[in-house]
Formats: sequence, C-alpha cells, structure tokens
Amino acid sequence: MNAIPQAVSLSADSSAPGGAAKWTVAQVEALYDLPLMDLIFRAQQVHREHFDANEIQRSTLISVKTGGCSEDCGYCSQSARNKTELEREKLMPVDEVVAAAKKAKEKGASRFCMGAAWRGPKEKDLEPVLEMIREVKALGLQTCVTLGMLKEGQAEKLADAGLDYYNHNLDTAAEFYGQVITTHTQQDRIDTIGEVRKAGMNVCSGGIIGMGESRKNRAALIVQLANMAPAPESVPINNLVAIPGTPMAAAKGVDNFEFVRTIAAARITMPTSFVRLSAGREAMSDELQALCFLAGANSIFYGDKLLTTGNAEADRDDALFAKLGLRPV
Ligand code: SAM
Ligand code: DTB
Ligand code: SF4
Repeated sequence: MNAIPQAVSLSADSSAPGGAAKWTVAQVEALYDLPLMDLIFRAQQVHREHFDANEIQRSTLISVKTGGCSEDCGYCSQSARNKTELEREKLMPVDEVVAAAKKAKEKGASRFCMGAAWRGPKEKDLEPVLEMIREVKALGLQTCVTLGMLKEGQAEKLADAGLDYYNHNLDTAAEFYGQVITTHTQQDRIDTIGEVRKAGMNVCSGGIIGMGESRKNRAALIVQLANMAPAPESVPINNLVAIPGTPMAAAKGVDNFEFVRTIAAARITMPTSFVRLSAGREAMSDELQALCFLAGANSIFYGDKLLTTGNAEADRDDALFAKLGLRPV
C-alpha cells in the first residue's frame, strides 16, 4: 500500500523545455511532511541509485586564520562583533598547514579544507593561501578552501593553484538571511559561487539548521541549493553549534528528527551530491548519526576539531564506522 500522499508532486518538475529539473518549496515541504519511514525509504532509494550506501567520504578541517572577522554572522564565534572567548590568530605559516595536512592524510582523510575568517581575501592574503593549496595538493589530498567572498579574478587564481572545491554556504533561506547576517547579502554569496563555477571548480555549499528558521525556510534553502544548475557537488548540513557570546547562544535548535528530515530532503533533491553531516556531530549520539547516514548523508568532517569548536573525536568515528560497517572513501 502506498502511504505517500500525492496532493503535491514529490518530484522535481523537468517539464521546462531544455531546462534542468526544478524543485518548488511546496514539493520539498511535502517531502518534509512524509511519514519518517517513507521519507527515509525514498532517500535510501535515491542514495543507492547513485552511491554505495556503506561508503562515507571524510574531510579534515583546519582554521588557517582565526577570528576578528568584519562580518556579523549571528552564529559565528569568529565575528569581531560577537563577544566570544575566542583568541584571534593571524594567517598560519604554510609549513604548519602542510604538517597538519600530512597528519590528516595519515589518519585517512581524502580532502583537506582550510578556512579563514575573512569577509573575503585581500590580494596580499591570497598568495600564501595559493602556496598552501599547491603544497597540500602535492601530498595527494583533495583541496578545499573557504575564504569568504571572492572578487573577480580570485577564483581563477585558486583554480590555477589546483583547488578542487570552494566552500561557500548559502547558510539559510533568502527570506531569513537578514535576520542572521546584515553585513552582506545572500546574493553576494550566490555571486561568489558563480565566480567559483566560472573558474571550473567544484562547489561546496550548504547551510545551518536550528537558528530559529521555520520549516518553510529550511525547505526553501534546500530548493535554492538543489536548483543551482548544477547543484553543489558537496552539501554541508550544519546543525547549529550554539556559541556563548553570539546572538544565537540561546537558539533552541531543531528536533533531531527534523534534522534527519533535512538530510533526507537534501539527498532526494540532490541525488548525485555528497551530503555532509557537518557541525553539531559532537553532540549527536551514534544512533542519531546512523539515522543521518540512513537518510543519505555520505560525508563527514573527520578530526577532533572543526574550525573553532570541537568535533566528534576521530577515534569515536573510527569505532562508529566499525560498528556500522561503513567504509571511508
Ligand atoms: N568566512 C568564511 C565564510 O563565511 O564563508 C569561511 C568560514 S565560515 C566559519 C564557514 C561556515 O561555517 C559558515 O558559512 C557556516 O555555515 C559554518 N558555521 C560557522 N559557525 C557555525 C556554528 N556555530 N554552527 C554551525 N555552523 C557554523
Ligand atoms: C561548513 O559547512 N562547516 C564547516 C566548514 N563548512 C568550514 C565549519 C563549521 C564551523 C563550526 C563552528 C566552529 O568550529 O567555529
Ligand atoms: Fe566571518 Fe565567515 Fe564567521 Fe561570517 S561565518 S563572521 S564571514 S568567519
């Protein structure tokens, strides 16, 4: 018996002549509304059409420039406007970054992601980052950086240095964006993603769940990501880490099942993308993480730290992978 209500189509509309499939917010809300078992079943079907469901990609993160950021992102420990305990750190020397990348590779990560707390890189900042990319790439790791907004020409320089992925999250739906960030617009971020695409690099873009947004906002964020043509190759779904001293310190977050539903919606609407179970894993039980993998997450940040906050420890991840029979790729 089919328990799936069919009032709203549950598939993207590909009827536009020559156009790629487009999702509507109503369709993604209808996915969210499904009984959880039906939603997860559907996500599993899509997942298994495109991926080995027992394989998980692992990226290791490092903060190469910490704190003192001009932007006012309400969730972020690194905004100069937020009164957090964080100690600022200048751009790390290239050799220290390379040493950390070597360790990540020995531990088994396939990608190394370097993050900087900038609104965007100044020209003088870019050269040492390009050197980091060249040297990390030479170790045989995939490279990713997240440096904020890019000016014309900067994406080409990154691509020439061998950058594989640029991370730039839409973070939250356009309708909610102004309640979280006022120093730049979501359109600014979309423009940077355009620069990354123009330079031929892979896009890593996702968002944060649990900042007080509505389910409709969550569905709209997923739609925005899924309807990019093409969708981002990598889609980090972060569960808000509520950081003392930020405007989000007291955010209530979302119910665990709502988070799982968001992962499933990302999987169904972006069938060939890696959906990364990102920030917030440290506070998740093994069982909740397993549900997220079942809902189609197939990537994690691997390593004891994210940028400024803790991550699930690598040894705990190793044990979880062994218990679930998951293979790292
Ligand atoms: N400054 C660059 C930017 O904003 O793109 C790069 C670094 S920024 C910290 C990268 C991403 O980390 C943000 O877009 C956001 O999605 C995520 N993030 C930051 N703080 C977070 C938090 N407290 N909880 C969950 N995700 C967070
Ligand atoms: C992403 O989507 N999540 C990562 C990475 N991209 C750069 C960052 C998570 C940061 C969590 C809070 C912190 O450690 O400061
Ligand atoms: Fe700066 Fe990025 Fe943090 Fe926003 S999210 S304050 S741009 S480091």
